[in-house]
Amino acid sequence: MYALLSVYDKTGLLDLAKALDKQGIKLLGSGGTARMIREAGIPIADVSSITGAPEILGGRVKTLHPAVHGGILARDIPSDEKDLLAQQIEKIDIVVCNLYPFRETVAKPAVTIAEAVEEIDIGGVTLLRAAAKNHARVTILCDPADYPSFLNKLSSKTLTQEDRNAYALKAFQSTASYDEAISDYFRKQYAAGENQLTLRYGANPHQAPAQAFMTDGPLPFKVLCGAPGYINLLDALNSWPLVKELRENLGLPAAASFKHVSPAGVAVGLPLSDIEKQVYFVADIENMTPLAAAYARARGADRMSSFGDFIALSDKVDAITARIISREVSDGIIAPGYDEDALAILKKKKGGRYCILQMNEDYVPPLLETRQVYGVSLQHRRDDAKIDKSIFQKVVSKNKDLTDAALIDFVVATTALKYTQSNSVCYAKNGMVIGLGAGQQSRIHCNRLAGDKADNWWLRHHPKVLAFDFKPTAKRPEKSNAIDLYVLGAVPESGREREQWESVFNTVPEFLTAEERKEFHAQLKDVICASDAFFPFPDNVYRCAQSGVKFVAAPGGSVMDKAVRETADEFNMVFAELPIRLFHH
Ligand code: 93A
Repeated sequence: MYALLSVYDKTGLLDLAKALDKQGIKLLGSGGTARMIREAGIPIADVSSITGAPEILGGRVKTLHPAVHGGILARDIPSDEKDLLAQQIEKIDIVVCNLYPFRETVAKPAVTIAEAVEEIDIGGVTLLRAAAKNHARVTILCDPADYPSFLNKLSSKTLTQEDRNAYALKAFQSTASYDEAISDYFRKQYAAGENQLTLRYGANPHQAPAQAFMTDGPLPFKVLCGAPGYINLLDALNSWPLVKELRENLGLPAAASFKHVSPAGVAVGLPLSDIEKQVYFVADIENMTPLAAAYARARGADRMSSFGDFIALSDKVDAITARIISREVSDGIIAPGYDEDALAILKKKKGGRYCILQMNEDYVPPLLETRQVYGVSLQHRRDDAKIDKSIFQKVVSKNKDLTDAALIDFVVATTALKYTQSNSVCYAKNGMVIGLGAGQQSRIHCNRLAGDKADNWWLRHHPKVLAFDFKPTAKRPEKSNAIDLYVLGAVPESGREREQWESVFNTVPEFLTAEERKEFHAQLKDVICASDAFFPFPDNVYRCAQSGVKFVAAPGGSVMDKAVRETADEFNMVFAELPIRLFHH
């Protein structure tokens, strides 16, 4: 019986060699490994004694030889036995190997590529893979920590096929992670900016290093301006598929305004009324394109949340859309392309540091999605569910009168939910999200957040708000904030905040009376509400009813489904049962 030993990390080597020798196993070793064992007085032959070839190229070729790999890969079958006999090759039963420290080498500061290259183990990886491939017969040890238990089993003759299987798996995992380290290094050396992007830091400044990379080719986007951060990319890579899918499923240009990996606004490019233009701060924009209308809606729905947004647009960006973006506080944008004049406008933002990404429209991500959390890899099928009008056809309420407008809003809201941190509930109207409750542990809390936002959105259409007489010096975020406090009824009676609030107006507006609020609120109608999972209690329907919801889409499956639907019937709502749940994390 032969054991071949070739290890960089010589921990536990002598104890292992001694024990193997005691068992009557013949030892073979590569240069340094054999030397160390021999110097300890344990008999061992050099690999060159079976190959008949010395180590060459300064050690680059030590064990790469048919005598070695024939001895490892041979099966217990007549044809293999015959080949071995003809070549006078002995079978090798145990291989002990660990690799040159590539990872440790490239972690050192100022290491050169030539130095790194010399640490790429070839022969060792081949030994590991060959022995692991032939684990039906061969035992492969790649971790010194396994030596003691292996020796116990060997001496007690209890080494099983299961043990060899486990060692083989470990060997394949070690070569996989070794190759991962090598490709990571070369990506950074040879494909930075193409296949790999070094990020300043991760989710927080203390989380460095950070990078984005592809393991199989170029990144699907190009950085045209600025330097995306980790959260920018999370936003970009969640918002892009959202607008792409809306474009595909509704045939309309789509826009999303993202913050913290959930949408603050999502819309398709339906034309804007004059009032809407005013509410969304775009009354001065002429020749509005459908894409510009989509972004005006997405940005205007919840201006407080969209402050500093990351934008996704489904279509090539035109100058009008760029102009709207140019005057808002925003962190970056992803789109399939940019007209020259649009790009020039956007490149001026943030002192030339505005993050502009150009997405490859043809990119299709792999079906399996993997991420690591706390060292554990989680893998699942990417959520490739198609959200088009067909999934809202199962109407379970008495009222079955689903309108075309409601269907568009259903698709917009439900696609938004697909890319919103769960739990999530979304209100929509006029082809846009008007209220989104995200990331709450309780569904009714999501619903209240979404409903309250929809109420706030609607009150911003009140004639008293539209008549606000702002000072010309008032900045857009100041106006948004002043309007928000006003419609929420949260303007303090006195004090510093009140003074600040008043300071943005030429004429300080009169507050809305309770009666005015009630009367205007009652005009909010034909709203749709979609939920990423079932309504566990009828309370959700009651909340919907308070904000003019006429159409509801939610999956079934709750023990209270019947009660929920009866409640919807009480309000004469149209209730569509969604065939899928849309949790997103
Ligand atoms: O340079 S190599 O890729 N060429 C080889 O043929 C080869 N065979 C084994 N490196 C090779 N090894 C590696 O040498 C082993 O993976 C192990 O890390 C190291 C052991 O060398 P030594 O026995 O001379 O200390």
